[in-house]
Amino acid sequence: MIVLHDFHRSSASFRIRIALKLKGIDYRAVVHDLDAGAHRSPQYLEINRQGLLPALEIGEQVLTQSAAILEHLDATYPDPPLLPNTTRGRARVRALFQMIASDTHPLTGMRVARYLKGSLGCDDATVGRWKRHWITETFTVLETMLAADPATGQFCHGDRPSLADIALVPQVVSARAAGVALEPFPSISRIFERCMHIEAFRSAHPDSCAIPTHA
Ligand SMILES: N[C@@H](CCC(=O)N[C@@H](CS)C(=O)NCC(=O)O)C(=O)O
Repeated sequence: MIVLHDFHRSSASFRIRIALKLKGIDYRAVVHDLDAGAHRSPQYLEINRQGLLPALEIGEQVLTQSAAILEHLDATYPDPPLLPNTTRGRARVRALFQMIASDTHPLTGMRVARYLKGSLGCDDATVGRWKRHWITETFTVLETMLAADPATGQFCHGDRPSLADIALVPQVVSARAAGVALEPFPSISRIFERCMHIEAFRSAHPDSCAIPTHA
């Protein structure tokens, strides 16, 4: 059985949920409550030394880092493919993915917010501005790239979902949660809505996941 170490509001875990569901891979979720710091427990650190979600257990193997997990899943479960069949297309999709996963998400994550608040003394309003700034900066460029490129179709690349959409959808959900207005980003909004017509994306959404309850 495949085990996903997961949390509903983890964007990086959301990416893996989408891929598992798109590919019809059966898995069990083990939920670690990020709000309660469960990802820093000694038990979880045995699984992922970085203490970050997600991690994916496949038999004896433990995979970490969502980009690496997605590439592994795509190589071992090739149907449906998450990358285009041309070298140029694969480079474009990976670039779109990295704009979000490498250049945006790490700046707006929980541990960054914790440091801004705890060590640098920022208040909630300042942390909110910080998040909106970085998301808006990426979305402004991404919007232009998606709108201008004939390779964009119903989805970020052509007419089937790819790794680029798998990064985009969780980032849009986080953007909304951070209060980023999406009206200036019509291509991003259109692709998000198109993805939300697909059951795999819908059922991977945080609102569809088990949420830890606190006594
Ligand atoms: N580059 C990593 C990022 C992982 C990451 O930042 N995970 C977040 C949840 S989306 C996390 O575990 N945060 C815990 C924390 O910040 O304390 C990946 O893509 O897997």
